[in-house]
Amino acid sequence: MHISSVAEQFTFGEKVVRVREIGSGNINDTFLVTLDSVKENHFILQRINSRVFKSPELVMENMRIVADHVRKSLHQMHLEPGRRWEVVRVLKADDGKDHWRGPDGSFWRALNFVRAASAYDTVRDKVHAREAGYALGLFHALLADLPVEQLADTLEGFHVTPRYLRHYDTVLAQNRYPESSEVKYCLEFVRNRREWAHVLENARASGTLTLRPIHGDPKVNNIMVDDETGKAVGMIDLDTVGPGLVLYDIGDCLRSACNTGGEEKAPGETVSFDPDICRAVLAGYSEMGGDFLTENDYEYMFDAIRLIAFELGLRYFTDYLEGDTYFKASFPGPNPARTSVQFVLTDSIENQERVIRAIIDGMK
Ligand code: GN1
Ligand code: MG
Repeated sequence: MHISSVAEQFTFGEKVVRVREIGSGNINDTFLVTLDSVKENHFILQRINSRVFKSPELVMENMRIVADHVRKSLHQMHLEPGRRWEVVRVLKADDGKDHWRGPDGSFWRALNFVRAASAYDTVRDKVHAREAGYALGLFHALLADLPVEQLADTLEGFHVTPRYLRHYDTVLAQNRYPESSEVKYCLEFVRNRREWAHVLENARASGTLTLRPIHGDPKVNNIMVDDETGKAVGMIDLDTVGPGLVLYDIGDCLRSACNTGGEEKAPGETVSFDPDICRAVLAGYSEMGGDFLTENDYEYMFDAIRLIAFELGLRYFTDYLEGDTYFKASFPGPNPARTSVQFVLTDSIENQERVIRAIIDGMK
Protein backbone atom coordinates (compact mmCIF):
# COMPACT_ATOMS: atom_id res chain seq x y z
CA MET A 1 0.00 0.00 0.00
CA HIS A 2 1.33 3.43 -0.88
CA ILE A 3 2.39 5.58 2.05
CA SER A 4 0.15 8.48 0.91
CA SER A 5 -2.86 6.16 1.09
CA VAL A 6 -1.88 5.27 4.65
CA ALA A 7 -1.62 8.98 5.50
CA GLU A 8 -5.06 9.54 4.00
CA GLN A 9 -6.57 7.24 6.64
CA PHE A 10 -6.07 10.19 9.04
CA THR A 11 -7.17 13.17 6.95
CA PHE A 12 -10.97 12.92 6.83
CA GLY A 13 -10.96 13.28 3.06
CA GLU A 14 -8.27 15.94 2.75
CA LYS A 15 -5.68 15.31 0.07
CA VAL A 16 -2.11 14.44 0.98
CA VAL A 17 0.38 16.58 -0.93
CA ARG A 18 3.65 15.02 0.27
CA VAL A 19 5.05 12.37 2.63
CA ARG A 20 8.70 12.48 3.66
CA GLU A 21 10.55 10.12 6.01
CA ILE A 22 12.10 12.03 8.93
CA GLY A 23 13.90 11.46 12.22
CA SER A 24 16.62 9.05 13.22
CA GLY A 25 14.65 6.60 15.37
CA ASN A 26 16.10 3.13 15.78
CA ILE A 27 12.78 1.32 16.13
CA ASN A 28 9.73 2.95 14.51
CA ASP A 29 9.36 4.62 11.10
CA THR A 30 8.43 8.30 11.13
CA PHE A 31 7.08 10.45 8.30
CA LEU A 32 6.14 14.07 7.89
CA VAL A 33 2.87 14.41 6.00
CA THR A 34 1.99 17.65 4.24
CA LEU A 35 -1.66 18.32 3.53
CA ASP A 36 -1.56 21.82 2.21
CA SER A 37 1.82 23.23 1.27
CA VAL A 38 0.58 26.83 1.18
CA LYS A 39 -0.86 26.78 4.69
CA GLU A 40 2.03 24.60 5.95
CA ASN A 41 -0.42 22.06 7.24
CA HIS A 42 1.58 19.06 8.50
CA PHE A 43 1.21 16.05 10.74
CA ILE A 44 3.45 13.20 11.85
CA LEU A 45 2.71 9.66 10.72
CA GLN A 46 4.37 6.71 12.42
CA ARG A 47 4.49 2.98 11.88
CA ILE A 48 5.00 1.28 15.23
CA ASN A 49 7.46 -1.59 15.17
CA SER A 50 5.26 -4.35 16.50
CA ARG A 51 8.18 -6.77 16.82
CA VAL A 52 9.38 -4.49 19.63
CA PHE A 53 6.06 -3.16 20.92
CA LYS A 54 3.96 -6.31 21.18
CA SER A 55 0.86 -4.45 22.41
CA PRO A 56 0.78 -1.15 20.52
CA GLU A 57 -2.75 -0.48 21.81
CA LEU A 58 -1.29 -0.30 25.33
CA VAL A 59 1.39 2.10 24.10
CA MET A 60 -1.39 4.37 22.84
CA GLU A 61 -3.28 4.05 26.12
CA ASN A 62 -0.17 5.05 28.11
CA MET A 63 0.37 8.02 25.81
CA ARG A 64 -3.21 9.15 26.31
CA ILE A 65 -2.99 8.88 30.11
CA VAL A 66 0.32 10.75 30.22
CA ALA A 67 -0.72 13.47 27.77
CA ASP A 68 -4.04 14.06 29.61
CA HIS A 69 -2.27 14.25 32.95
CA VAL A 70 0.44 16.58 31.68
CA ARG A 71 -2.18 18.89 30.16
CA LYS A 72 -4.00 19.09 33.53
CA SER A 73 -0.81 19.57 35.57
CA LEU A 74 0.39 22.32 33.24
CA HIS A 75 -2.48 24.53 34.40
CA GLN A 76 -1.18 24.42 37.96
CA MET A 77 2.46 24.83 37.06
CA HIS A 78 3.91 28.31 36.80
CA LEU A 79 6.17 28.31 33.82
CA GLU A 80 8.24 31.42 33.17
CA PRO A 81 6.48 33.92 30.90
CA GLY A 82 7.09 33.27 27.23
CA ARG A 83 7.85 29.58 27.63
CA ARG A 84 5.61 27.41 25.50
CA TRP A 85 5.24 23.73 26.36
CA GLU A 86 3.68 21.42 23.82
CA VAL A 87 2.00 18.15 24.70
CA VAL A 88 1.86 15.37 22.12
CA ARG A 89 -1.61 15.14 20.59
CA VAL A 90 -2.80 11.89 19.03
CA LEU A 91 -4.86 12.53 15.89
CA LYS A 92 -7.82 10.32 15.14
CA ALA A 93 -8.08 8.08 12.14
CA ASP A 94 -11.13 8.44 9.87
CA ASP A 95 -12.82 5.57 11.74
CA GLY A 96 -12.46 7.48 15.03
CA LYS A 97 -9.75 5.24 16.48
CA ASP A 98 -6.35 6.42 17.73
CA HIS A 99 -4.58 4.23 15.16
CA TRP A 100 -5.08 2.46 11.88
CA ARG A 101 -4.17 -1.11 11.02
CA GLY A 102 -2.93 -1.82 7.52
CA PRO A 103 -4.12 -4.91 5.61
CA ASP A 104 -0.75 -6.50 6.52
CA GLY A 105 -1.40 -5.91 10.23
CA SER A 106 0.96 -2.91 10.42
CA PHE A 107 0.09 -0.40 13.15
CA TRP A 108 -0.04 3.29 12.21
CA ARG A 109 -0.75 6.43 14.20
CA ALA A 110 -0.78 10.16 13.58
CA LEU A 111 0.49 12.91 15.89
CA ASN A 112 0.42 16.68 15.78
CA PHE A 113 3.42 18.44 14.23
CA VAL A 114 5.22 20.79 16.62
CA ARG A 115 5.73 23.95 14.60
CA ALA A 116 8.86 26.12 14.64
CA ALA A 117 10.84 23.62 16.70
CA SER A 118 13.55 21.04 16.03
CA ALA A 119 15.22 18.07 17.66
CA TYR A 120 18.97 17.49 17.32
CA ASP A 121 20.90 14.23 17.57
CA THR A 122 23.59 15.84 19.72
CA VAL A 123 23.81 18.71 22.16
CA ARG A 124 24.99 21.90 20.50
CA ASP A 125 26.17 23.87 23.52
CA LYS A 126 25.61 24.36 27.25
CA VAL A 127 22.44 26.36 26.69
CA HIS A 128 20.97 23.46 24.73
CA ALA A 129 22.18 21.07 27.45
CA ARG A 130 20.46 23.09 30.17
CA GLU A 131 17.25 23.09 28.15
CA ALA A 132 17.40 19.32 27.71
CA GLY A 133 17.72 18.94 31.49
CA TYR A 134 14.95 21.45 32.06
CA ALA A 135 12.65 19.51 29.74
CA LEU A 136 13.22 16.24 31.57
CA GLY A 137 12.83 17.88 35.00
CA LEU A 138 9.59 19.50 33.91
CA PHE A 139 8.33 16.25 32.39
CA HIS A 140 8.99 14.41 35.67
CA ALA A 141 7.47 17.23 37.71
CA LEU A 142 4.31 17.21 35.57
CA LEU A 143 3.92 13.46 36.11
CA ALA A 144 4.99 13.32 39.75
CA ASP A 145 1.42 12.95 41.06
CA LEU A 146 0.23 10.44 38.45
CA PRO A 147 -0.24 7.12 40.27
CA VAL A 148 2.27 4.82 38.62
CA GLU A 149 -0.20 1.89 38.67
CA GLN A 150 -2.22 3.66 35.99
CA LEU A 151 0.52 3.06 33.44
CA ALA A 152 1.05 -0.24 31.67
CA ASP A 153 4.53 -1.71 31.39
CA THR A 154 4.63 -1.95 27.59
CA LEU A 155 8.22 -3.18 27.37
CA GLU A 156 8.75 -5.46 30.32
CA GLY A 157 12.22 -5.15 31.79
CA PHE A 158 13.10 -2.24 29.49
CA HIS A 159 15.82 -0.81 31.75
CA VAL A 160 16.33 -3.86 33.93
CA THR A 161 20.01 -4.46 33.17
CA PRO A 162 20.17 -7.95 34.76
CA ARG A 163 17.52 -9.06 32.28
CA TYR A 164 19.66 -7.87 29.38
CA LEU A 165 22.57 -9.79 30.91
CA ARG A 166 20.53 -12.99 31.07
CA HIS A 167 19.51 -12.58 27.45
CA TYR A 168 23.13 -11.83 26.51
CA ASP A 169 24.25 -15.08 28.16
CA THR A 170 21.68 -17.05 26.15
CA VAL A 171 22.69 -15.35 22.91
CA LEU A 172 26.38 -15.98 23.61
CA ALA A 173 25.69 -19.64 24.23
CA GLN A 174 23.62 -20.08 21.07
CA ASN A 175 25.49 -18.05 18.47
CA ARG A 176 28.82 -18.12 16.74
CA TYR A 177 30.64 -14.81 16.57
CA PRO A 178 33.90 -13.59 15.07
CA GLU A 179 36.91 -13.61 17.39
CA SER A 180 37.91 -10.09 16.38
CA SER A 181 39.75 -7.80 18.76
CA GLU A 182 36.62 -5.63 18.88
CA VAL A 183 34.45 -8.54 20.01
CA LYS A 184 37.05 -9.60 22.59
CA TYR A 185 37.12 -6.07 24.00
CA CYS A 186 33.32 -6.07 24.34
CA LEU A 187 33.18 -9.54 25.94
CA GLU A 188 35.72 -8.51 28.53
CA PHE A 189 34.07 -5.16 29.10
CA VAL A 190 30.80 -6.88 30.01
CA ARG A 191 32.52 -9.58 32.09
CA ASN A 192 34.21 -6.96 34.28
CA ARG A 193 30.98 -5.16 35.09
CA ARG A 194 28.35 -7.84 35.36
CA GLU A 195 28.18 -8.01 39.16
CA TRP A 196 27.96 -4.24 39.55
CA ALA A 197 25.27 -4.06 36.81
CA HIS A 198 22.64 -5.20 39.35
CA VAL A 199 23.08 -2.00 41.35
CA LEU A 200 19.81 -0.21 40.50
CA GLU A 201 17.67 -3.34 40.48
CA ASN A 202 19.02 -4.31 43.90
CA ALA A 203 18.13 -0.85 45.19
CA ARG A 204 14.68 -1.19 43.69
CA ALA A 205 14.16 -4.66 45.15
CA SER A 206 15.06 -3.40 48.63
CA GLY A 207 12.73 -0.42 48.33
CA THR A 208 15.60 2.09 48.36
CA LEU A 209 14.44 3.34 44.96
CA THR A 210 10.79 3.29 43.94
CA LEU A 211 8.88 3.20 40.67
CA ARG A 212 7.50 6.42 39.25
CA PRO A 213 6.13 7.48 35.86
CA ILE A 214 9.07 7.96 33.50
CA HIS A 215 9.66 8.80 29.85
CA GLY A 216 11.91 5.80 29.17
CA ASP A 217 13.84 7.31 26.24
CA PRO A 218 14.74 10.94 27.03
CA LYS A 219 17.74 11.17 24.74
CA VAL A 220 18.60 14.53 23.23
CA ASN A 221 16.74 13.99 19.98
CA ASN A 222 13.50 13.36 21.83
CA ILE A 223 13.57 16.89 23.22
CA MET A 224 12.25 19.61 20.91
CA VAL A 225 13.66 23.12 21.10
CA ASP A 226 12.15 26.31 19.75
CA ASP A 227 13.79 27.40 16.49
CA GLU A 228 13.89 31.03 17.57
CA THR A 229 14.45 31.08 21.31
CA GLY A 230 16.34 27.77 21.67
CA LYS A 231 14.15 26.92 24.66
CA ALA A 232 12.84 23.40 25.12
CA VAL A 233 9.21 23.14 24.06
CA GLY A 234 8.36 19.50 24.66
CA MET A 235 9.33 15.86 24.95
CA ILE A 236 8.42 13.64 22.04
CA ASP A 237 8.44 9.86 21.58
CA LEU A 238 6.18 8.81 24.43
CA ASP A 239 6.24 5.14 23.36
CA THR A 240 8.23 4.05 26.36
CA VAL A 241 6.44 6.03 29.07
CA GLY A 242 5.61 3.76 31.96
CA PRO A 243 6.61 2.74 35.46
CA GLY A 244 10.35 3.02 36.06
CA LEU A 245 13.06 4.73 38.06
CA VAL A 246 13.56 8.43 37.39
CA LEU A 247 17.25 7.56 37.50
CA TYR A 248 16.85 5.51 34.29
CA ASP A 249 15.70 8.72 32.61
CA ILE A 250 18.39 10.91 34.14
CA GLY A 251 21.04 8.36 33.18
CA ASP A 252 19.70 8.06 29.64
CA CYS A 253 19.48 11.82 29.12
CA LEU A 254 23.06 12.27 30.35
CA ARG A 255 24.59 9.37 28.43
CA SER A 256 23.09 10.97 25.34
CA ALA A 257 23.71 14.69 26.04
CA CYS A 258 27.25 14.36 27.38
CA ASN A 259 28.39 12.21 24.47
CA THR A 260 28.68 15.27 22.28
CA GLY A 261 30.02 13.33 19.29
CA GLY A 262 26.82 11.29 19.07
CA GLU A 263 25.99 7.61 19.03
CA GLU A 264 27.07 6.88 15.49
CA LYS A 265 30.80 7.54 15.59
CA ALA A 266 33.10 5.45 13.45
CA PRO A 267 35.56 3.15 15.26
CA GLY A 268 38.71 4.97 16.24
CA GLU A 269 37.06 8.37 16.72
CA THR A 270 37.35 9.63 20.28
CA VAL A 271 34.34 9.36 22.54
CA SER A 272 34.10 10.95 25.94
CA PHE A 273 31.67 12.12 28.59
CA ASP A 274 31.66 15.91 28.86
CA PRO A 275 31.34 16.96 32.53
CA ASP A 276 30.50 20.60 31.69
CA ILE A 277 27.51 19.42 29.67
CA CYS A 278 26.56 17.15 32.57
CA ARG A 279 26.63 20.13 34.95
CA ALA A 280 24.42 22.14 32.58
CA VAL A 281 21.89 19.31 32.10
CA LEU A 282 21.59 18.72 35.84
CA ALA A 283 21.28 22.46 36.56
CA GLY A 284 18.42 22.61 34.05
CA TYR A 285 16.84 19.49 35.57
CA SER A 286 16.96 20.98 39.08
CA GLU A 287 14.98 24.03 38.00
CA MET A 288 11.76 22.00 37.79
CA GLY A 289 12.69 18.52 38.86
CA GLY A 290 14.88 18.97 41.93
CA ASP A 291 12.06 18.93 44.50
CA PHE A 292 11.06 15.30 44.35
CA LEU A 293 14.50 13.72 44.12
CA THR A 294 15.22 11.75 47.28
CA GLU A 295 18.53 11.40 49.09
CA ASN A 296 18.73 7.89 47.58
CA ASP A 297 18.19 9.25 44.08
CA TYR A 298 21.28 11.44 44.54
CA GLU A 299 23.15 8.55 46.11
CA TYR A 300 22.59 6.30 43.08
CA MET A 301 22.76 8.94 40.36
CA PHE A 302 26.36 8.31 39.41
CA ASP A 303 25.67 4.57 39.08
CA ALA A 304 22.64 5.34 36.91
CA ILE A 305 24.67 7.47 34.48
CA ARG A 306 27.31 4.76 34.22
CA LEU A 307 24.73 1.97 34.02
CA ILE A 308 22.51 3.31 31.24
CA ALA A 309 25.54 3.88 28.98
CA PHE A 310 26.75 0.36 29.77
CA GLU A 311 23.26 -1.09 29.27
CA LEU A 312 22.84 0.52 25.84
CA GLY A 313 26.25 -0.84 24.80
CA LEU A 314 25.21 -4.27 26.03
CA ARG A 315 21.94 -4.03 24.09
CA TYR A 316 23.76 -3.05 20.87
CA PHE A 317 26.35 -5.77 21.36
CA THR A 318 23.75 -8.47 22.03
CA ASP A 319 21.80 -7.39 18.96
CA TYR A 320 24.95 -7.66 16.87
CA LEU A 321 25.67 -11.16 18.19
CA GLU A 322 22.06 -12.11 17.50
CA GLY A 323 22.15 -10.89 13.89
CA ASP A 324 20.92 -7.26 14.18
CA THR A 325 17.24 -7.97 14.60
CA TYR A 326 16.20 -5.28 17.10
CA PHE A 327 17.81 -1.94 16.24
CA LYS A 328 17.47 -0.60 12.74
CA ALA A 329 20.80 -0.48 10.94
CA SER A 330 21.57 2.97 9.60
CA PHE A 331 24.59 1.68 7.67
CA PRO A 332 25.86 -1.88 7.25
CA GLY A 333 27.08 -3.44 10.47
CA PRO A 334 26.70 -0.45 12.78
CA ASN A 335 26.08 -2.30 16.01
CA PRO A 336 29.71 -3.19 16.87
CA ALA A 337 30.62 0.47 16.31
CA ARG A 338 27.64 1.64 18.35
CA THR A 339 28.59 -0.81 21.08
CA SER A 340 32.11 0.50 21.40
CA VAL A 341 30.85 4.11 21.48
CA GLN A 342 28.76 3.25 24.55
CA PHE A 343 31.50 1.19 26.19
CA VAL A 344 34.15 3.88 25.66
CA LEU A 345 31.63 6.38 27.03
CA THR A 346 31.10 4.14 30.09
CA ASP A 347 34.85 4.02 30.54
CA SER A 348 35.04 7.81 30.36
CA ILE A 349 32.26 8.07 32.98
CA GLU A 350 34.17 5.68 35.25
CA ASN A 351 37.39 7.65 34.87
CA GLN A 352 35.63 10.87 35.84
CA GLU A 353 33.73 9.46 38.81
CA ARG A 354 35.03 12.06 41.29
CA VAL A 355 34.16 15.01 39.06
CA ILE A 356 30.70 13.66 38.23
CA ARG A 357 29.92 12.89 41.88
CA ALA A 358 30.94 16.44 42.78
CA ILE A 359 28.53 17.79 40.13
CA ILE A 360 25.74 15.65 41.61
CA ASP A 361 26.54 16.89 45.12
CA GLY A 362 26.32 20.43 43.82
CA MET A 363 22.68 19.83 42.83
CA LYS A 364 21.45 19.24 46.38
C1 GN1 B 1 15.93 3.34 20.59
O1 GN1 B 1 13.98 4.27 18.41
P1 GN1 B 1 14.61 5.28 19.27
O2 GN1 B 1 15.78 5.89 18.59
O3 GN1 B 1 13.61 6.29 19.81
C2 GN1 B 1 15.66 2.57 21.87
C3 GN1 B 1 16.23 3.32 23.07
C4 GN1 B 1 17.71 3.60 22.87
C5 GN1 B 1 17.89 4.37 21.58
C6 GN1 B 1 19.34 4.63 21.29
C7 GN1 B 1 12.22 1.08 22.34
O4 GN1 B 1 15.17 4.52 20.60
O5 GN1 B 1 16.07 2.54 24.25
O6 GN1 B 1 18.24 4.32 23.95
O7 GN1 B 1 17.31 3.65 20.47
N1 GN1 B 1 14.22 2.37 22.03
C8 GN1 B 1 13.68 1.15 22.26
O8 GN1 B 1 19.46 5.63 20.33
O9 GN1 B 1 14.37 0.15 22.39
MG1 MG C 1 12.23 5.91 21.37
